[in-house]
Amino acid sequence: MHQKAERLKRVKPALKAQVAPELAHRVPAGQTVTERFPILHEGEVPRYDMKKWRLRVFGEVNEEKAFSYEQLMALPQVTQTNDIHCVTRWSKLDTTWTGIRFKDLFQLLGAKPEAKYVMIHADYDYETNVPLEDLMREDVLLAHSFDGEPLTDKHGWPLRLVVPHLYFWKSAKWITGIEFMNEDRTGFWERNGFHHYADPFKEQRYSSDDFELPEDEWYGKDFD
Ligand SMILES: Nc1nc2c(c(=O)[nH]1)N[C@H]1C(S)=C(S)[C@@H](COP(=O)(O)O)O[C@H]1N2
Ligand SMILES: [Mo]
Repeated sequence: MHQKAERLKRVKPALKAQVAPELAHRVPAGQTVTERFPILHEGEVPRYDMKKWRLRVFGEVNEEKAFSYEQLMALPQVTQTNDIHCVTRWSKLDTTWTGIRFKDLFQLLGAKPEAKYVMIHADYDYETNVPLEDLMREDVLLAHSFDGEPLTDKHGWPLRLVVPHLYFWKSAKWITGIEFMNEDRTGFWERNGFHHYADPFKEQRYSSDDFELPEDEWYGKDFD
């Protein structure tokens, strides 16, 4: 079905990122820094009726829950600046997001103690798996704003995940659900040749070690 991982493996290495020496340690191997903001996703951009929009919480929880946008906005809000790294080889430094810490929301979710893994569900039919321990880091946000403005539709309005320490496909846009699990499962890209965990500083791009470096396929895509 999805040939993306295979296609990325066949093509030539990208140019080395041109960055100031003092920033170089923030750019993982094989990445190119961009000032622009690429837009990448599978499928259509969803639009929502915010009166009906809900974030569902299910799986290994004491009781299923659903949060409205207003309920989430009533939780403590944080603004943070972090770098992001896409597996298609662009990195963007100092991106500023506002939202709710996953960790803060977690206190309200009633997850069972055995639930060590999470599947993030998103539109349309997108899902990505992240260990609970990773989501509990201080810098993991459910973000509704970028650079002080509400997210644009294309960047994930009304709510997206931001997981700075993993490749950006883990940062699902248009999130609709948080599923707690006892056993890990693969999400959409993880089933289609990409790495289960996805640490950019270890170049955990693919599910197999036997790969060549991908090109900057994002150049052909949409940008802000
Ligand atoms: N729902 C959904 N979220 C998604 C994706 C997607 O296809 N669907 N693509 C991921 C990938 S591969 C990347 S690089 C980032 C891109 O986010 P951006 O378009 O805001 O740069 O979104 C991630 N989140
Ligand atoms: Mo990506």
